Amino acid sequence: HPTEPVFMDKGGNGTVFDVPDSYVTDRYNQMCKKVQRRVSSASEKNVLVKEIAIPDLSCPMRLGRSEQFSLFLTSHRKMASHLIEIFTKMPTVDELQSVAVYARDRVNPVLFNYALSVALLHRPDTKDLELPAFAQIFPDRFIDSQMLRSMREESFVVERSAARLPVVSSVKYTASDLDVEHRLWYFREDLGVNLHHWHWHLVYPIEASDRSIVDKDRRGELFYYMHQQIIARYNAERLSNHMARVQPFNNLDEPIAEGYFPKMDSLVASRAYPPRFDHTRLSDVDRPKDQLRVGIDDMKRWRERIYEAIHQGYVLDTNNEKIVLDDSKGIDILGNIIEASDLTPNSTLYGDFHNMGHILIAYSHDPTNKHLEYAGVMGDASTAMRDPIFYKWHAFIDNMFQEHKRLLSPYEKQELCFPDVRVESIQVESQGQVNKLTTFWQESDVDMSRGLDFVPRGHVLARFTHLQHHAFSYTIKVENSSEATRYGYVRIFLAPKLDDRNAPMLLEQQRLMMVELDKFVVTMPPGSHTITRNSTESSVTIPFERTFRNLDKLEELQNFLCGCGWPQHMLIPKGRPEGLRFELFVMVSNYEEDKVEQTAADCGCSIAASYCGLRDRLYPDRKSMGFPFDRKPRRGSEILENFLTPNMRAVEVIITHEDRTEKLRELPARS
Ligand code: CUO
Repeated sequence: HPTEPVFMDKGGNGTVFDVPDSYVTDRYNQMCKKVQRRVSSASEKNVLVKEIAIPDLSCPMRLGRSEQFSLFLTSHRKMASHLIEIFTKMPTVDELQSVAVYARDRVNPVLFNYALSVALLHRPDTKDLELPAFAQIFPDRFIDSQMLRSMREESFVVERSAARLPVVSSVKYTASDLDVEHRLWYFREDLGVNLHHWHWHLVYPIEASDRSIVDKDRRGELFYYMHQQIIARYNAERLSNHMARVQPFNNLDEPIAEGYFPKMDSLVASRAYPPRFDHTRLSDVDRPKDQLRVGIDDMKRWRERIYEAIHQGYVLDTNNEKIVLDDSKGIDILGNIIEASDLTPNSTLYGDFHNMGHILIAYSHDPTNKHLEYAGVMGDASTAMRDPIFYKWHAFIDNMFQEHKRLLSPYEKQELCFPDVRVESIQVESQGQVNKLTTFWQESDVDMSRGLDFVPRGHVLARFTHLQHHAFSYTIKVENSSEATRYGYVRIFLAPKLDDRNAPMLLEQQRLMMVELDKFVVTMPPGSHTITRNSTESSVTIPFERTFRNLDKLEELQNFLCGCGWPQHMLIPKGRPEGLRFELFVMVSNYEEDKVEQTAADCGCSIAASYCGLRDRLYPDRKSMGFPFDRKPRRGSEILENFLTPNMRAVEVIITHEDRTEKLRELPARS
């Protein structure tokens, strides 16, 4: 763990690092000797760490060990980027390990973990290694402080880890039912949802000194699309809970109605994550210690310039040259401008809009560091999605992207059609029922012992309650009336049928609520053909076991690096006890036109490509992300029914929520 000496690493396989004396910090010298004596007699795996000349770490060491690291802060990103460079430039894995071991006891633990993870993901000789599960190293970012204390207690009180009882996460602990927003606790505070978001930002860093780490195929567009999909999914959950769509936070002078009290303690900072009270107003942030200064005025200026660029159809680079925001590349450029990533063509003109929004909100309780408080949960990618304001902020960000998309010409019929291919029927089936899906609650365990400081060894489980659904399968009947075999790209989306007033939706509204469920390639010989596909094969999700790692299965599961991906248990919205009507949409487009010729070989990490892309490869679809719903509908197709061409089909699907919990074994009472 972060604050433990490195040689006590409790990696599940009992690995012990044999560290050169010169690497051990003074603080741990005494203890080191003791442990080494003990270890040499134990049968644990001993890794000999090579002693090398350590590169200069003074830049990343500027951030204190117990300070809070934030990716949204430029000064912190610079330190991270320095450390990433050190890690990626080490000539061999042995030397990387050596410098990592040295850095681990000296650099801020979250900064260290972030930089090492990015380096491991991008070094050709380490990218197939397994990254330790982030939630297990920093459990404090995913569970409340009471639970953390109980887990420590359990590991001290019960010596044998097999006899330890899981510590149960209380359901709905952050607020009472008086807070309407709290109905969405299961989405905002879900372990898998937050892990996905952290991993996404790990795969797509905002900056790094090695440009190739940032400059990935369509990363700006993917920033827009992945976050747009989060908002679409969130809105479906809101509807399931009888709530209106999320209101964008577009008036920065307005108080934020929604407060949030995380009830989490940061282990690294040994402080509670600060809350935000109801009706907090943003103020200019000025925190010299973090070289951070941003005003509401800056934000307004950047916003106006970005809107102006969208309306003019071009942006200006630093040489005042025009870069046209065209139909296909425009969204990618805007993504990098609005986020803003290092790929922005002009950071002076367009600023750092989205990141600074996170910062202004995260420090709204102490904008000038008067009270010496750290950032709230909005200050970090692993915790931001817990806060209701995350969705209001990103709904606003999404509005900016949609402003650009609305200016593009709608897809005409011939761009949507697939000649000779007809979708004859579609249906989903789950538990023997047709076009009816069911959600319920489920309990699952995660081992959090790696992240607990100075506790006896062995597993300590945290037990979470989360949303789950019965698996389902799609059956799609297609007809290929040509003489030749055709290749289709099947695109499956789901959106609510009625709006929050219970009225049928115009496609212009409904398209923004379309949630991608799957996308895959099919071969269609001439004639009729039935395609079946399971919900667990989805191109947006990672398997359940990668979120809630089943300890028995741990060894079978390879490629943990593909940690990015929407959690399978959150694939479909919750629905309502009485059933909620959704529209399932299937389109089969011409794969010959959509196919992307890949230059790099398959890395074997191809899950969740729709939201995460493919590692080292091009985004596997030539169409714009969100196609065919990313632009306004053509004239005459105001409702979904009229939008359909013969290669599309829609069907009503009812999602029913059963308010029951599928429990793991009952626990004996703690005494
Ligand atoms: Cu993912 Cu705002 O970008 O949190």
